[in-house]
Amino acid sequence: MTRTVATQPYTDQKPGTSGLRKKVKVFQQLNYAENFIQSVFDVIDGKQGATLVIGGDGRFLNREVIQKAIRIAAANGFGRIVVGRGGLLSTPAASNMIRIRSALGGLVLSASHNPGGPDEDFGIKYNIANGGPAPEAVTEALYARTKTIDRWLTIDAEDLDLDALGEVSVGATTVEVVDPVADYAALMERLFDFAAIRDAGLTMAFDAMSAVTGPYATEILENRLGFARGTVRNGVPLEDFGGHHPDPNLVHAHELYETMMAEDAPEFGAASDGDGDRNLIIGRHRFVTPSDSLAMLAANAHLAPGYAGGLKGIARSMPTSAAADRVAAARGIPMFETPTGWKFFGNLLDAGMATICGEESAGTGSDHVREKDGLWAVLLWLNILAARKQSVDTIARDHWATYGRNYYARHDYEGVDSAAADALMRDLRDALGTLPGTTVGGLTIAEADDFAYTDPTDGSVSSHQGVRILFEGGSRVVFRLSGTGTSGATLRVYLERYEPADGNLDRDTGEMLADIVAAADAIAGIVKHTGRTAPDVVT
Ligand code: VG1
Ligand code: CO
Repeated sequence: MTRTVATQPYTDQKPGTSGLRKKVKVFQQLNYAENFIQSVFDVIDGKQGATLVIGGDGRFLNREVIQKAIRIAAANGFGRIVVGRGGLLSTPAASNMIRIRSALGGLVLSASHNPGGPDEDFGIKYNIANGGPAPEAVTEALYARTKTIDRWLTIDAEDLDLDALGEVSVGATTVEVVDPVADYAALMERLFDFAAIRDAGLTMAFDAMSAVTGPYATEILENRLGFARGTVRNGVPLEDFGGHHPDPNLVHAHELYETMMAEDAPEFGAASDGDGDRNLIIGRHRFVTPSDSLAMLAANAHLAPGYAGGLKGIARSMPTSAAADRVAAARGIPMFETPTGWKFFGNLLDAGMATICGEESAGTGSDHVREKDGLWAVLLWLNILAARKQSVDTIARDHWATYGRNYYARHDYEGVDSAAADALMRDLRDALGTLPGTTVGGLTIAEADDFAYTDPTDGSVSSHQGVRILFEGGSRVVFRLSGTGTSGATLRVYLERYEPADGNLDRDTGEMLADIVAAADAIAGIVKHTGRTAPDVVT
């Protein structure tokens, strides 16, 4: 029943920040998805009889690739395959499923915040036994394999009914279709005080952005926590996310923003992305930046039962603001600065060195799984609001008055010509040695480097993770190229300015960052290299 299919390698299957992401049309090429999945199985050991988790964010192509993946996994000797009903598993729920089923790993089918549909994006990511994204050693071996692969294995079997719970056999493999929500919801009930949240009687709006968190949010927020019906908006996962970018930021979730800024706004607003691992937090009349959210969650996490014992440490990606560092310093716990991408947090979490992690791109999570987790962040915020009996705005102001405020923004230049973006980064790197000591628009550069990270648990080194320009006084600009896009290059410029607790805590972010924005262009020649005079997206 096992069949070997001859194939030719593709040269472009290099995983990026979070798996392989390409246009749907690219994934629809002959053997394209099959090659990548078989390459995963060719580089991992221990498949015989092992359990594999498969699930995705429901976007266009999800079901089709899942059917293929099941047959390939069966042909490669997996004993059991656990699939979410309808082919759905949010990224954090997939991570949890891998852990509770002691699986060897999992295939997470998603292009996350990228749009979906026949002309948009698809993605495949492999997660390892700890539930987290494969580390670089694995993705490098995988990429090498995709360049030499000459066959993939499959089993002659009919498509499975992905909508029927229960077990069926595919060859010698048992395939189990499971409720994608139940185990995840149970985990959330263990971490958070659901009774206190219910009793607080808060009002909220949650935008699932027609993506995977709809069923999770409806079950947890409306059914279990008693929020009013209709609290979850856009709660039905759609293959094209209704034609929108399922990216929870002020640009793509502007309707939620408008709701939260209105006179009659609910007390709490949140949204999450295509695969459910990101979060957007907006209180009534108060947007909280993801970097601030990480710091505020870390400072208050002990108010939730799952974190009552305190935090072992905090980790953040390098471009994330240093707001959380001040919390770590005040608590006397370690702070870790990693490259962009959740895969770098896995070792710290496994080693018990960090409890909470976060990224400026709206990802926050903890050691409960090995992925960032959108609804987890929402529930931790709700637990904190219920415990403190204060508004988001009051909690934010109180936080800044204690630790100071890191004004922060990210400017994205999308669809930039790749050669131009590479030239900009090359010129920046070439100038690193001469920048310190120079003054740009009144700001003096104290340090400039190309961020490299040495993992404290295994000593592995990741270089060229973004150019940092540190100004005297604690302001900073970071430049890096996105590793999740599917056309051209995206230049990300991260801007940050620190105001101490007795400084200007209530000013407009754009105003506070204006001189750093000007300096960023002067240093990197953004206009000169890209021809762009303004960013496409400011978050
Ligand atoms: C972006 C974010 C990064 C995040 C990654 C995956 O990567 O900046 O912080 O980990 O997306 O998030 P990049 O390389 O485009 O900057 V998700 O929710 O798209 O899996
Ligand atoms: Co995501």
